Amino acid sequence: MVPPAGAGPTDRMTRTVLALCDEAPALLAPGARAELAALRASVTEPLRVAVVGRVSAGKSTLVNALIGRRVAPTAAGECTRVVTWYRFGAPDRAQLVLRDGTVHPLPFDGALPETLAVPAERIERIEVFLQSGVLRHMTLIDTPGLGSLDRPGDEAVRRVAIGEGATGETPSARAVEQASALLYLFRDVEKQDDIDFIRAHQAATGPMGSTAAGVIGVLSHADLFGSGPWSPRDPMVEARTVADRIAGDHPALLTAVAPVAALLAQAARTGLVTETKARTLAALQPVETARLQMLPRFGVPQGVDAAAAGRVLHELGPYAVNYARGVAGAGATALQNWLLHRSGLSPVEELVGTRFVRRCIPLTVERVLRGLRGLSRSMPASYEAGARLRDRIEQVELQPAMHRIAELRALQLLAGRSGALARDLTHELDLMIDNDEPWRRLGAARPMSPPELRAELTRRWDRAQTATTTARDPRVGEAARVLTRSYALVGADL
Ligand SMILES: Nc1nc2c(ncn2[C@@H]2O[C@H](COP(=O)(O)OP(=O)(O)OP(=O)(O)O)[C@@H](O)[C@H]2O)c(=O)[nH]1
Ligand SMILES: [Mg+2]
Repeated sequence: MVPPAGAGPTDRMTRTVLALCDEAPALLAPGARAELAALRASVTEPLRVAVVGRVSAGKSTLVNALIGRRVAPTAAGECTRVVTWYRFGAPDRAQLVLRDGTVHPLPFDGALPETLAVPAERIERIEVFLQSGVLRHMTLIDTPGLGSLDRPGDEAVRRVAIGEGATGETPSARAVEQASALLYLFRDVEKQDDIDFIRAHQAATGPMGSTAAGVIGVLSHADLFGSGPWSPRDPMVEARTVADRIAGDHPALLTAVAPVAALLAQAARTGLVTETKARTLAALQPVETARLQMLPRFGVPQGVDAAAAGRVLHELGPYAVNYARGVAGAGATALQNWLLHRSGLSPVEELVGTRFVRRCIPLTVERVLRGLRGLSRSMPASYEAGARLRDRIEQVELQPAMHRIAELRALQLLAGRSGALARDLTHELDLMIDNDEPWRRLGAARPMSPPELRAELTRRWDRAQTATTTARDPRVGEAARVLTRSYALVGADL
């Protein structure tokens, strides 16, 4: 994973927001203290990424593939109806966090139990602690499927992804439970419900929110796309086309859309690929595709174990049975590499690394400021105290240390804008957000001396300044204005 930009002892953003959290108790009602303490504690946690999508979109399978363990239940057990946080921690364990704030250990033997002793309505979330490398950098939040008849499931997802409270609760009161970024899974195509949900997330992050920066789209079940897994036209290629189309149609909502076959990735990452499976698959090499499709209903060719073939079909899916037969002859490692490569998981991990983990500080700080602003409205010590806290938040947002948040918002302003200027500004802002050393922030190929840096900064500042007045689109002009400040601040730090 890519290390976060701006991290480490010099992280002024984190220190600034922690200091603001320390000022806040005096301005909030005593009842807000616990909420505030939890919000403050969340500043230094790994980035929270919620995996969201319709029922059976493949969310839990993707979570398992990312973690490298088959922990998230993918059958229709009770745990699939509860929000589950996967966090880094030892020893491996699980616990139930109830809505009344109490915490209860949960039996955990590497998998979550089929049933829970408490009704789902009383459960805030399940927390699973694992020593999985990816969890050092982010807490993955698996959510119940949207759009089922089971409304409490929807409500739980809205709480974590949008910050909506239960009836009678203000939205802000749940800010502490909220994720900072979303992986949104689409199955087949984007449906109106999917778009509505992401829009609601955008509305909740506020008009100046950075939704597109914080939402990566995933087109799931890529192995079943188009004409299907038995077709000679590779469904993965068709999924790529659809993913590109979705990204192109919704640039202001999604930072990118990647096709993924999480079933293949899960198999490759969780030890499901054995030499026996590779041999079984290789033995199917000579079988005609038409007959293969009838597996295991109409039997297997002589010499192939029917039960083993059934397991391969179940665990790796029909795409692997059709397309991986050739490579399986080279053994389990070759098959595993092939599955991982074809699954499309690595591009998703790359996106999560560059768009989320690397940007975890501004994404987290933005969420915490939003939470503080919410508390200033819902639980102020007095009307004046609430207004004072909002003033302080505004002042803090204008501090040089917090400029990365303005840069993220500027990216949002540019999302979906066409033209060379918008493209150039996006590129320059990306460099600014993702790097720490001044020469890297300017996209230079090698370190530069201070005079070289100053000359280049002046040139960039002039260009951005000109763009603020020449841009025909006011959003592009505003993004250019943010960039002029970026260059001025880099110059001031030299
Ligand atoms: N062929 C194929 N099947 C998949 C893929 N991803 C998931 N599945 C299957 O789809 C079904 C649903 O997967 P889950 O991961 O449980 O989906 P979910 O979104 O977590 O479902 P809910 O939590 O119930 O909303 C399971 O049978 C998975 O094995 C995929 O990429 N390809
Ligand atoms: Mg699930």
